[in-house]
Amino acid sequence: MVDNDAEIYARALAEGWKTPRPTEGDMKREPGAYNVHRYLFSGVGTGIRTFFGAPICITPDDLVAAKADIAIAGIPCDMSLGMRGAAQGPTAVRAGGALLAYSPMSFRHQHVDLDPFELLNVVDYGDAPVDPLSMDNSVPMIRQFVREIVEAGTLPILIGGDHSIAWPNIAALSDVYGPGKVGVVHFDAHADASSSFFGHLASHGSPIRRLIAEEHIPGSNFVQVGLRGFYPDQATHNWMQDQGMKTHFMAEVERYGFERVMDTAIDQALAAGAEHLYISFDMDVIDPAFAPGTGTPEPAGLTPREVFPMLRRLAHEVGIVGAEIVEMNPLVDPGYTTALVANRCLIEIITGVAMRKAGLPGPHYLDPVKAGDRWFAQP
Ligand SMILES: [Mn+2]
Repeated sequence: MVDNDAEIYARALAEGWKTPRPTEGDMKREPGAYNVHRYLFSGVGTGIRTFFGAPICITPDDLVAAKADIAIAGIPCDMSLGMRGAAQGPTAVRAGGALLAYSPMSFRHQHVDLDPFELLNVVDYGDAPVDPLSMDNSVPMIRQFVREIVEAGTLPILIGGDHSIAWPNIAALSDVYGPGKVGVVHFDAHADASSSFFGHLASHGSPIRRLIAEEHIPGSNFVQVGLRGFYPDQATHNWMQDQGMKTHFMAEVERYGFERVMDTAIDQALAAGAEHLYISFDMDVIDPAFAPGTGTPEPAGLTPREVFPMLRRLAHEVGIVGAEIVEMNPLVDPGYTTALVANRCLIEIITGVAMRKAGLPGPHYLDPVKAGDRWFAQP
């Protein structure tokens, strides 16, 4: 083995991490979605973990043949924030379903009386190719991976991973829909708009800067919600304002209330000239009391009860072409709290997509019976 070291290193340095594996021994099958669970009730809490027990697809041909409406995929990288662990996020969110009180056979959502998995073909698309030691190497591969999902006619929901993946994820949407055609509602405690992070352009502190600087998304199509703490610095904040970004600080939420801020944010996202909406959701927008398992926790954030209906609402009333949930780090999530909340954020987005397909009424639909309309006089 020693004799081969030089050759092995040379190959690995070239592109070892993305060398296709041998496929001669693979099962022969037609393209399509494949269910990996043995029993009717397995898939959520037992067996091979997939998101919500969904069947798997491996190739774009699978997505097309399966008529997949939504592909959930992991993007397991955490080399750009200084704290490792977010790369385990996709695994934790896949397992997160096991922690929730889902009935084995039903995901009927109590707030809106609808089972999104009855209306949508949702598949687990596995994980994106990632060089575990280099975000710079990973960016083009992730971008191609996401672009293939979108080109297959499938809506991607991407589970990080740290927030650096927003750069390739959203660039891929811009590749397909065109520069300037996509708007982003970005939930985060931080602006993530620094010019670089320790000199690196690909980092979890700079994806928004990259997307605007490379003219994938005009600054005016960027709506940010939930910023607090001690970042951005004045120079970054000035740059953001120069770009016309619509930034909503937590101070604004405190003064005017979350719902009013979100009404404004949604109007701004639509008014900016974007034809399509993408949700970038950083778990650290949620208060660390509810979501401690994240790389850069910031006290005094949003609550799940504020966030869940808003994610449903964006997907339902506005419509989305993709979403990402990032910065879930199970290694600092001792009570599985964050995995549970991230898993629920994911199903709220999927539920909103299903509500839109079902043509449920807006705004802000709640099932009239379960929302208590029997007991309370209507305004
Ligand atoms: Mn972020």
